[in-house]
Formats: sequence, C-alpha cells, structure tokens
Amino acid sequence: MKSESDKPLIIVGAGLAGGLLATLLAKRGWDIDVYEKRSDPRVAGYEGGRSINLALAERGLHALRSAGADTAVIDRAVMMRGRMVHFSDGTQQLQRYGKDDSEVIWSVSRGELNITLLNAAEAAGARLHFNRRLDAVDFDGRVAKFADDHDGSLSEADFTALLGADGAGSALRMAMNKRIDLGERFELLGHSYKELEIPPAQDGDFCIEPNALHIWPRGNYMCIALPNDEKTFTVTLFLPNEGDPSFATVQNGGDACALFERDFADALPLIPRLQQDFERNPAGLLATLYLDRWHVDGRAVLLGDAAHAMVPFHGQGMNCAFEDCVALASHLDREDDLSAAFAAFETERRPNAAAIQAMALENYLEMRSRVDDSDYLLQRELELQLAQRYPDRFVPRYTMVTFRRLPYAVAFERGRVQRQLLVDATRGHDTIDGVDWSWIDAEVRERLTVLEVEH
Ligand code: FAD
Ligand code: 8RB
Repeated sequence: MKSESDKPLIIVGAGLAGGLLATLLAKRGWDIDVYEKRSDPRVAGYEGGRSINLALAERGLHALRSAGADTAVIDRAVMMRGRMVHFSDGTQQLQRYGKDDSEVIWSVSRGELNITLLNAAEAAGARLHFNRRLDAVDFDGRVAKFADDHDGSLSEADFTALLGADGAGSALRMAMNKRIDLGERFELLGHSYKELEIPPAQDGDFCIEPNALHIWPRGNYMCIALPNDEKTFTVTLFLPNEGDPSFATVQNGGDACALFERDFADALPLIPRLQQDFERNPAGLLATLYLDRWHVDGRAVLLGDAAHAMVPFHGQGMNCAFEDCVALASHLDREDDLSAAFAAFETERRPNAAAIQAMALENYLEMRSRVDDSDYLLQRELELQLAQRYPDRFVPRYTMVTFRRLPYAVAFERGRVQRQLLVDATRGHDTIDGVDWSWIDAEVRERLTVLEVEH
C-alpha cells in the first residue's frame, strides 16, 4: 500500500521510535513529516541533559540493522557481557548473560543514538520539524495543531494519519482518548529511581569493570550502573516510595550518603558528587501503561512508550519500541488500507507488549533479591545445564528475551513452563547431583517444542 491521499503520514515525536520509524517508512517511499516538541539535539545539544545510557539488545539491534543504522551505533557502544553482582560483604561475581561474546548487550548513549536516527531519517527523505508540540487533533478534518514552547507560536498540518511515537506522556494518546475510549490504565510500581554518576578514575580510565552491567542487589531495593563510552557510569538507585529505606526516608544528600555508607559501601567512594546528584536530579516514577486499543480507525495509531510504557527492569523499553517500528512498517507494506494495517499491527504487538511488561515487572524481583538467593542459584545451575543439554528446546527466558527475536509472548509462556520444571526438579534438593534426569528428560521433550532460530 502507498499513501491514500497526497497528505503525509505525520509521526509525532522524534525520540527513539520516531527517528527509527521515520527512517524505515521514508526508505519505503512514504511521505513522512516528523514533529518534535523539543529543539533539534544536533543543534542545541541534547535537552535530555545528563549522559544517559540504555542497554541495546538483539531485538533493538536487529531493527537498527533493517534501517542500516546498526554499525554507527555499535561503533560507540560499550559491550556488557553479564551482570557484575556486588554483594553486601563487598565481594563481586560476574554472571554471564550468554554463552560467549556473541550473546552480549550494549550500553549506548541516548543522545548519540537519537542523533544517529535523526540523521538517518533525514537522509531517507523524512522532513523533521522541531519545537512543534502536538497540542490538539481534528480527526474529522485530519488536521494536527502544534504549539512552539519557545516562542508561543501555533501552527497546523494536514495529515493522512498520525503515528504516535510521543512517549509515555503521549499527547496524541490524550487526543485519541477524547474521541474513543482507549481503556487506558496506569499501574504505578510504588518504587522510583534517581540517577547518579561515577566519573572516570584519576588516570582517565573506567573506575570499575567496563564490560558489565553492575548490580548491587539489596532485597527490596538496588543500584545498577551502566558504562558510558566517555568512561563514566550512570548509576541508577531504585528505592520504594514508602517504608525504610525509601524515598520517604532518604530525602536529601546527607541521607543518601548514609544509605550508601551502610548498604553500598563499595560504590560510595566511586560517586564523589553523590550529595549534589541526589539533590539536583529529580526522582522518576515507574509505571506500566496498559491500553485496550492502540488505534483510531485509519487515522491514528500509537507505538513505543505511548502505547505500552513499562518498568525498566528488563532493559527492553527501547528494544520493544524498535520492534514495533519494524512491525508497523511491514504491516503498512502488506495491507491495503491504513485502518487494516493499524489493526493488524495492534493485533500482532499488543499481546507481546503485555508479555514484556509482565516480564519486566518480574525481573525487578530477580535483580534486586533473587541473584543471591540459594534456591534461585540452584535453579539457575540446573537451568544452565539444561540449556546445554537441550540447546534447541530449553532456552533460558533471559536469553529468549535478550538474544532471540521470537515473540515476547512465546518467551513468556515457554519461560513459565521452564520455571515450573526447574522448581519441581530441584524441590527438596540442596545440589543438582540428586535430580531425576529421566523425569526431566521426559518433561522437556513433552513440554518444550524445538525452537527454530530466527533469520
Ligand atoms: P521517547 O524516546 O520517550 O520519545 C518520545 C519523543 O516524543 C520525545 O522526543 C519527546 O520530546 C517527544 N514528544 C513528547 N510529547 C510530544 C508532543 N506533544 N509533541 C511532539 N513531540 C512530543 N529501554 C531499553 O530498551 N533499555 C534500557 O536500558 C533503557 N534504559 C532507560 C533509561 C532511562 C533513564 C529511561 C527513562 C528509559 C530507559 N529505557 C530503556 C526505555 C526507553 O527509553 C523507552 O522505552 C524508549 O525511549 C521509548 O521510545 P519512544 O520513542 O516511544 O519514546
Ligand atoms: N529506565 C537494563 C537489564 C536487565 C539486567 C539483568 C535492567 C534505568 C530507567 Cl533496571 C535495568 C536492565 O537482568 O541483569 N538490561 O538492561 C537496564 C535497566 O535500567 C535502565 C538503565 C533504566 N531504565 C527509568 C532507569
């Protein structure tokens, strides 16, 4: 299908999904305008401010490949081979994510990634408009209204359809909701986060192991750190909103220092500006957004965080948003009209978004407490053995999510079967020596079909 009229498709938001979607669609010959509320980061410097990094995994990387933007991104990324777990007693342990360096995740700078995608979108023929905040939509007349937050001016644009890549606080979603009930539901996690920074060491090098995602699990809360290519780390402290410790009890820089002295003693000397970082940086809320509908006939559709914001604990928000872009572009190619394309996109992606949202919630518990729990370590040991014994049937859930591209919903369901099997097989055992292999073998063959490798 190609455009139904001479009006463009308008992408709202030139963030991560907006940049990639514009590239994919412009390359396929669609007439694309992108409207972004912020100024052009290539001119003004990135408005997001601090150097913030994201974990890029196979799903996101594959989507970048399909836009020809993968090498530019990987060139400046830092490889993360596994979790470096920092225990309370100060010891550390690297838990590898994959079988070798073909199964790693990448720490990338959000600002640089965004710029790479904007350049790719423009090179593909998309027109980018900055300082244009979507303000209102006339769905009948197919006119979008924008405000410039810098000079207060207003403008309008005609469209064939609106593609909403305007993030968790989507203005397009709000406008769609006025026309039809999208069934919007926000579920707050009850925990928030704060970003801190580990600068380079005196000699200019990384202070701690660069090729890992660092985790300080502390039961009901945790810290993580991801490397930046300028040899700093962005640390994120996750705490509950209530209780002790929480953002209710840890209120200022002094409280934060005391918390780190007690619970993150090995990290404290690495964060010289802990007090300032804590007081200057706002605490961010964490929530999951569920919608019953993602589109208004052939006039508007949502994707990425605008459709399904999730908690961060699987590092899949961007990866999932990028997968959405590839899926939407391919449905637009295949279907005869926009309405059918949007409906097919939603049917494909909504169950998968729900599955990664659920897995992201579960991974918080896994990261903050289960990584040093003995039942869990026993199950993990058996899991690694089963993964070797049945490489095409028993694939750890983390691997299916992070290093494969099978639908998230399939990873979720197979993960459930596998977890049950691990719990049943290790029940009453302290080591894996006594497990009943013949029972396990039979269960695996019966309950886990051979998993094809995606191409
Ligand atoms: P965004 O990237 O948020 O883009 C939305 C864009 O729309 C923005 O440019 C915004 O300015 C613009 N906009 C908003 N409103 C309007 C309007 N009214 N009019 C016009 N434009 C508008 N994901 C991972 O996969 N791995 C990670 O490690 C990871 N780490 C993260 C770390 C942090 C600190 C945060 C906050 C998120 C992280 N995520 C991560 C999640 C990831 O950032 C999001 O899932 C992803 O950015 C979603 O892309 P998007 O394009 O839907 O939204
Ligand atoms: N959003 C990540 C993982 C899984 C790591 C593992 C977890 C920070 C906000 Cl919390 C988190 C992961 O299971 O060992 N991979 O990538 C990224 C994560 O947090 C990112 C940096 C983050 N996202 C609001 C803060």
